[in-house]
Amino acid sequence: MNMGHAATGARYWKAVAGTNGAGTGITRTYFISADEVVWDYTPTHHNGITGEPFDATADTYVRSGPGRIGSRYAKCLYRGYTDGSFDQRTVRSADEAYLGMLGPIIRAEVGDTIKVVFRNACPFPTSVHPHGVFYGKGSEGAPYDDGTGNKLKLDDAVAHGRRHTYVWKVPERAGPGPGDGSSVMWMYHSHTDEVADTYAGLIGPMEITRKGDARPDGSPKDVNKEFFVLYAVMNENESPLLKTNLSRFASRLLPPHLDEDEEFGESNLMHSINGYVFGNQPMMTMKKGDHVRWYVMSMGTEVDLHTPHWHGNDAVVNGMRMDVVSLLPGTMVVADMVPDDVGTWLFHCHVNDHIHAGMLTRYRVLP
Ligand SMILES: [Cu+2]
Repeated sequence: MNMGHAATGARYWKAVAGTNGAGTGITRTYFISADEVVWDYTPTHHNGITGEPFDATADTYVRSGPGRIGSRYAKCLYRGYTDGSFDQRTVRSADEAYLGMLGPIIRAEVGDTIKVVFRNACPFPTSVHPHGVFYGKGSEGAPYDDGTGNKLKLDDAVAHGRRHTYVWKVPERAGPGPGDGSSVMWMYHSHTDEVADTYAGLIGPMEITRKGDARPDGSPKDVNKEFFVLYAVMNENESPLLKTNLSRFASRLLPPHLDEDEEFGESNLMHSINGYVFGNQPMMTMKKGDHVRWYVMSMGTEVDLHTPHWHGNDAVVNGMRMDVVSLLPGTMVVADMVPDDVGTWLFHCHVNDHIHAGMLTRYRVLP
């Protein structure tokens, strides 16, 4: 079906609404925990872009010392588990290592139902709030005066050690629209204290594939490589774990008035791609001629205007050819690429200040 952008009238509005379709597919259950972990923004301990040790500019962000936390921070991240006992983490394969800080990919096909069995193992209340899909008030994961009470509030803030099961339906309006390809991306994130929770790291990707176009795991059949990438300045100054991080990772000789120290503030602004800075992300690898779908998103505040740029290859976004995409906080963009240029290529934010701060990574196209 190609309704095009010029469509009007009843047929057009029917396409906007989508035929319902919810409940005609299967139920996909994901076991996800909010876990407190020690995260390293630079696990390779060097600048992967220059191939050299960190210079003075990079040290602003990655070096620990008196009143400087460095590259390691306690964070709260969504992590996948094999079942409701939450004993065993799902294993991330080597080609999914690039996902880094992101939560597990939630995949579904239009018509399915998504069930997220959620456990909060973090020291503050958290939730799971989805974009895009159909949810009731007991599965929205956001506290505000919405006229509900009691049971319908249990999803808003899950206390430490508690659980909640979120149920989301996937009607046609949650899947690809008239101008989309075979799949679309939504994000999910904690929305109990939205700002603090997402700076803690509680964010993940969700993918919805058009009915009939999905493999058994929910991914689209016509795509052979997918990459989910978050460009975000993680403001660790606003993380609920800031005090923990200061006491664990900064040298004890804290300068006075740390909260007014501009350089301290800057040192905690991690200009990251999936939680990595200065080319420390595990390589995103594809083959020449692959049907590659990039799902690129951003979160944060007014510094989070990002312009991810691929060297070497181009993509089609909204039907137009591009090698740079525009992101603002909360934006999600799908970019399709058939790489023809073999090599190891930069993929970086084009905002000058963000380049200095290490918002750069690489991808590799194999012959
Ligand atoms: Cu940027």
